[in-house]
Amino acid sequence: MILQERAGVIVKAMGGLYYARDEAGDVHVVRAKGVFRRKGITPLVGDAVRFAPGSGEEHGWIEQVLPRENELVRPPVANIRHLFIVLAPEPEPDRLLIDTLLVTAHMQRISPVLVVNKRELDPSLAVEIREEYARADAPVLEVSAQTGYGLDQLAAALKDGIGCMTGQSGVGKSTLLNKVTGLTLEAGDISSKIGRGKNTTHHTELLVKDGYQVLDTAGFSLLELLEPMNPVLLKAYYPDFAPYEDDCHFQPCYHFSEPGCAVLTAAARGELSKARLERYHQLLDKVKQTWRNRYE
Ligand SMILES: Nc1nc2c(ncn2[C@@H]2O[C@H](COP(=O)(O)OP(=O)(O)O)[C@@H](O)[C@H]2O)c(=O)[nH]1
Ligand SMILES: [Mg+2]
Ligand SMILES: [Zn+2]
Repeated sequence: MILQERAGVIVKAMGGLYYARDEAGDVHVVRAKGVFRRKGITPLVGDAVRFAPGSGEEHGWIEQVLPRENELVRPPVANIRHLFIVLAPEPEPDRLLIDTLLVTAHMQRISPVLVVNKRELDPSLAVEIREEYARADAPVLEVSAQTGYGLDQLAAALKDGIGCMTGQSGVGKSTLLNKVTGLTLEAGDISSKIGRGKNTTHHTELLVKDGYQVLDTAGFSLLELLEPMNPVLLKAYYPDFAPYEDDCHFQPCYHFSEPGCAVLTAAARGELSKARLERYHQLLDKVKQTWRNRYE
């Protein structure tokens, strides 16, 4: 018996099997038809699909993958509305990672949100972050999973489409999700727990609860983040530079050390964060290297 085709969202992908959640909240095991492989389409977690459910022990079939708003490679997911970049006074923020994540978000037209957690440990971090990222097109939310500060605002943003939590390990991503959504993700010092450790496999899963659709991602290594990209494009993902770029003497300008560079001048005048510009130069170096080695 073939049950009627219906709409759903892919919440999990494992070894060619997909888990599609229908509008009633039931999860069905489905496979992708061969036609997708021939067209080079791999369904992703977050994909909106039409599917025919199976019956009994039999899996169903994905009939259609609806057009994507965006897709990330790591984690492999589609249709993210907000990328929540979580940071905290402890562990010490890795600002180069934050900048890289912002570039990734802007490239994919995902709206980034900087979430400064553990506010009760040091409220001055959020002040610094607001200043440094004032022109980075990313709102800053100050929160504390411990005291509950700011969680209403985070909850509202998390309810707006599919949200992806990212950032260094230990900043409180899982704890925040648990507090806001009532999920029961493992948080804290997981590696010291019995039977868990480096080899714990991590499946990307879209967690759905009470109107929330969220992904909790493990920490990334910075090297994995940026795909080979023409270095001249990197600056396009720094909204900070946009107001000045037209005035650069050379076009295109990398804003590295060119004479008459309006971006460098703005930083020297204190209109742009010098530290963020320096990190852009670091990232530019990395992107240039990756681009040179792209065929190796
Ligand atoms: N002081 C303080 N500790 C927090 C806060 N939020 C989370 N933590 C702690 O930070 C540690 C790491 O949290 P976890 O959610 O596992 O971080 P994740 O690796 O980003 O998912 C845990 O020990 C949490 O209890 C907070 O707002 N304040
Ligand atoms: Mg976690
Ligand atoms: Zn310039």
